[in-house]
Amino acid sequence: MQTSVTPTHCPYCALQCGMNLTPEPAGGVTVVERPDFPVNRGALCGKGRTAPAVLSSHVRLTSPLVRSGGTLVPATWDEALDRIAEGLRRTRTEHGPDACGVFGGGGLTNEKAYTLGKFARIVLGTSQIDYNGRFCMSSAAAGGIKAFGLDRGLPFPLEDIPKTGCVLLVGSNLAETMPPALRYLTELKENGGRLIVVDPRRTRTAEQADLHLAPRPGTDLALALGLLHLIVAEGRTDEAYIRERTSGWEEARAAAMAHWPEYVERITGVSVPELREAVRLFCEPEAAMVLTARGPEQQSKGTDTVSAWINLSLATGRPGRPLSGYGCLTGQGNGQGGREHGQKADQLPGYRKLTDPEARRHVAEVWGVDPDSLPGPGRSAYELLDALGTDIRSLLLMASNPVVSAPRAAHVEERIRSLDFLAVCDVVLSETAELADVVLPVTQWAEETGTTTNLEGRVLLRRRAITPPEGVRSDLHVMHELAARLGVEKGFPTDPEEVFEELRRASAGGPADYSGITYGRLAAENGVFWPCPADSPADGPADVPEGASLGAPHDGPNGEPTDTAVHPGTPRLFLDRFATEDGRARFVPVSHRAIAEEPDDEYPVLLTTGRVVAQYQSGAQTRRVDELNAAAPGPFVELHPRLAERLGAAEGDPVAVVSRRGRAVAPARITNAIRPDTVFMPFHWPGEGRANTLTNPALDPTSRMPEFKACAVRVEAVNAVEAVEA
Ligand SMILES: Nc1nc2c(c(=O)[nH]1)N[C@H]1C(S)=C(S)[C@@H](COP(=O)(O)OP(=O)(O)OC[C@H]3O[C@@H](n4cnc5c(=O)[nH]c(N)nc54)[C@H](O)[C@@H]3O)O[C@H]1N2
Ligand SMILES: Nc1nc2c(c(=O)[nH]1)N[C@H]1C(S)=C(S)[C@@H](COP(=O)(O)OP(=O)(O)OC[C@H]3O[C@@H](n4cnc5c(=O)[nH]c(N)nc54)[C@H](O)[C@@H]3O)O[C@H]1N2
Ligand code: SF4
Ligand SMILES: [Mo]
Repeated sequence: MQTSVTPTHCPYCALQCGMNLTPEPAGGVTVVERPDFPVNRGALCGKGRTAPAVLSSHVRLTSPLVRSGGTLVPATWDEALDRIAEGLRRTRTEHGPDACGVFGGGGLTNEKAYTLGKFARIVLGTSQIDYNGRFCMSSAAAGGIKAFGLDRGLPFPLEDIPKTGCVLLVGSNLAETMPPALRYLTELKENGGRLIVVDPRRTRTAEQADLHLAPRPGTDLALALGLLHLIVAEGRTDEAYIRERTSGWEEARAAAMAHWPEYVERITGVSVPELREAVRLFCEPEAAMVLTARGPEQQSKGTDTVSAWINLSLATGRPGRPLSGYGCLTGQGNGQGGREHGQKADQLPGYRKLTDPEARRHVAEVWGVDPDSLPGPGRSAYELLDALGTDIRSLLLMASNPVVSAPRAAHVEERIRSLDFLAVCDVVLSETAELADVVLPVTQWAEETGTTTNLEGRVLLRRRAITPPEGVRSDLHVMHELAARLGVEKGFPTDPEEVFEELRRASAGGPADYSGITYGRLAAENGVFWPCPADSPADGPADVPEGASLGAPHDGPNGEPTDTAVHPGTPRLFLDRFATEDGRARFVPVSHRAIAEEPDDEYPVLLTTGRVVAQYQSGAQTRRVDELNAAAPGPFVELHPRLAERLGAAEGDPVAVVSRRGRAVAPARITNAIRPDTVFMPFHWPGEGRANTLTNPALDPTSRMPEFKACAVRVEAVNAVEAVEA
């Protein structure tokens, strides 16, 4: 047993709070404060604090399981791995390589995400790989690339937030989704800065705001355009900045001018005086930030919506200026790194494009394969799940629980059931793992080493603190063994540092360049911000075509000049230029459009969905922790007293929410904090109260993000008999 204190990071969200782990004499590990890590300075939320309970839970998987006579029974690792190799091989022989699908997750370390993408493309030879980050970050990523030529969640560290003049926070409930980060907003206000929150609900985060705008779900695009209209009309644009640092303003301006404040008020329900007040608060200070999260992004027009918020920040001269700009709050533990290294359908490591011949050549060389052997881009996450059982016959799934978390989940569940073969690697028997032919029990977090990249683009080292239970292996071990069984003996190491060394080379010269980062540096520093090219700045410009000199490699972490041979990393992007070819940020002209499914007589209410503080995602992990279950025991439907009265529902009464996809039942939670035309459900639970039974898989045309945040429903009281049966 290791005895010393191990500094590491939380297994859950993108804040990647620092924590220390101390081993328990009886096995297991205790979380203690780690004040030296700047992001959370020792603070943790209840999920992070209780994370060890998952590892030692009695439901923790400690043996492979294989399906036999309809049930899952324990098996040896060899039996289980042979079954998976056989399942995948048979599919490939009978239906071709693209009939094998791979589904990953933003919770995987960089090493695992990288290896999974490589495994899909060179062992299985399939184009059909995507991951749950498609449901999370993809619209902001697409919007960021269009405008800035680069996608990194925040282009500045969180520590800049308290020093800006105004934060316009759009569709983030960070008081519940990243509690230690609330401190940055509190400090902002203490420093005299202003906070505007845009959320259809008066959340704990919105309660902190100087101004809370509560638009109708799915109307952020109109809201942002209306604000930009007023900014132009009031002469508050930054003309010099627009001229010197941007392109495309005329078209974007014309599009915004078509969105009159009164028209926007009708669409959004936000009054013209509120719009004017928001413009005043945002434009008066010299520095200001726009931050978006899942509210505006998880829409079938999420990319255009992000573009509209970016346009607003560009028109007022914010991005690439000190303490200013646009950023997106990523979600999962490795939500950022997980989308950089190749588990995304269209992507190669280093945030390279799979369709770019030069990128294919570079990565194929690192992998020791012929570039022409690399498949092209595959389907996006929902489209991949929708093709299960038809075009895709076998699936290898790691770090996601789509039976609970995918849109139109009953259909997705039915597609998963129709597969010829399903293999799932997980820590616990998730609702998706329950449907598998083979389940492999894997190590996680405190039991293994690996890197993650937090919402600031800060690459971090998670360290192994305890020995995993007997019978459990790492995801890297799984891929190593499967590759060997499928005829690829080399190139799938099980040592995370060895994988990282290869990832460094594969990412070198790409937009997300990690080549200057080593485990040694990560252990010594509190993380390193990418891009961090290996080439010494003293040797002249690094081999970085896109994203080059974004933060000027001659600058130290805080902008001070440095002549060291080691690249310091890039905490702040775009100070000199944007990562576009001409170095200018691009305005993208966008116009309002409706959500994919507007309410009508049959489905008159809007449903929006999201999170509560005590549960994480599909709940596969946090539903195993007593303390968290006591705090958030089950699903609920948040609704306004006026709507409750119409239904005759009292607090706690079961109500049914019905959409064109299905029906869910959960207790009513009646509150003035929500718009009367909208109901809210958290999505953490399976079964009858599963929010995703209802959600609409209408996809954004660019990001392929489903519309989790707005669909039409009808809400019904559940009669007594039905309630007893339920
Ligand atoms: N406790 C907890 N924390 C988490 C997670 C978790 O599951 N549980 N998951 C992590 C992950 S992966 C992610 S992605 C992040 C997500 O973090 P957030 O984006 O903060 O989480 P959500 O609750 O999905 O959505 C935020 C808010 O959007 C609002 N909203 C709904 N519709 C709209 C709309 O049309 N427009 C606007 N402007 N707002 C709208 C909702 O009311 C909600 O309050 O959280 C991370 N942290
Ligand atoms: N209605 C609605 N639905 C949503 C959302 C919403 O706002 N509304 N948000 C969407 C978003 S933003 C996200 S990110 C998704 C997330 O939803 P999911 O993709 O379902 O995410 P998790 O519940 O975190 O699933 C992770 C699974 O991997 C396991 N796991 C953890 N670590 C590891 C590991 O290292 N290796 C392996 N093999 N397994 C591991 C966990 O036990 C768990 O079963 O949900 C999406 N679904
Ligand atoms: S805020 Fe996120 S990273 Fe921090 S302890 Fe909570 S779940 Fe973990
Ligand atoms: Mo997410």
